[in-house]
Amino acid sequence: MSLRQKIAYAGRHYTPTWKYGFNLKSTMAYLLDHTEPTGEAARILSELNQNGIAISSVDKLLPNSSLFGELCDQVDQLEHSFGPQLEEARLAANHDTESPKTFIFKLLGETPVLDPESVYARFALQPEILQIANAYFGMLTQLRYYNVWHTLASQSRARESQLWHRDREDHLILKLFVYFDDVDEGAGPFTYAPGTHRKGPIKQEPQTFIEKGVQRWQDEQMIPIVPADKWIQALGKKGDIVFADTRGCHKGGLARTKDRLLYTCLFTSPTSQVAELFNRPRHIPVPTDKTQAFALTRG
Ligand SMILES: O=C(O)CCC(=O)C(=O)O
Repeated sequence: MSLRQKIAYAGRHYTPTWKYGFNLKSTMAYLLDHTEPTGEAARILSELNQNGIAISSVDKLLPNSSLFGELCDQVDQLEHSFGPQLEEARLAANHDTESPKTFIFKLLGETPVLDPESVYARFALQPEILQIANAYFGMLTQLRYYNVWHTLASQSRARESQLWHRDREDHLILKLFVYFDDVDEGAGPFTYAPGTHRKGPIKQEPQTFIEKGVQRWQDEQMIPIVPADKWIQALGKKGDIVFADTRGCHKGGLARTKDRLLYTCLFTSPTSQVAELFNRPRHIPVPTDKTQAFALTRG
């Protein structure tokens, strides 16, 4: 890494330069005009700030929205149409530990097409959700990914995102996981070490090992940093929503006895360096709401 690259890297990982340098435009746009979250959205925001994770539900956060019902209908159809492929994927999940993440079947494909009119985009861009994302970052954020993950129960050793790690898309990251079925211990719940996000108090890093170029760590390496009885396991019911800053330490998807089916989406700052995760058509219909329109633009 050259000196210039090192300075740029440090700037991206230091809150004031990340926020008021790289992301000044979106920070100012947010400061000049935004709606503060209230009620359940405010509670989620406060827990996210404190712990890096907050769990809510469609009933609590979005009581007047019909989009979860629409999402469930679409996902039912996808599950039905992918029936045979899911059974093939189940075999691979148990035997092929070399290919990436064979334990997750992505119903919208590896690189989903960004379609603002789809229920997948409309769900993520609901005002309550966007208000939480923007307030957490303190700037206007962008929607960088959505998909539906069918995690396949398997007996293979824990690997990749089933082991503790931090995501690297940005300085702060916000992911949502919305459950289509109840998630118990056997369904490989998402698990989080509270306080290990950038806004949190825990700065000590666990001892790591490298798996396919990525730093990961086992439970024994996580325990000295955050004891196991403090870990937050996102067990839940159909319709529950997990909000997590996945820059903090987390793991999940080690399903042993039951598959897990969820919708996920990702928000970052506009200047996140992550590669494009959508297949982005050249022209997309842009919503009239300027916060939603900003969330869908790139750059
Ligand atoms: O499947 C899970 O619960 C873990 C997901 C994860 O590690 C991630 O999205 O970064």
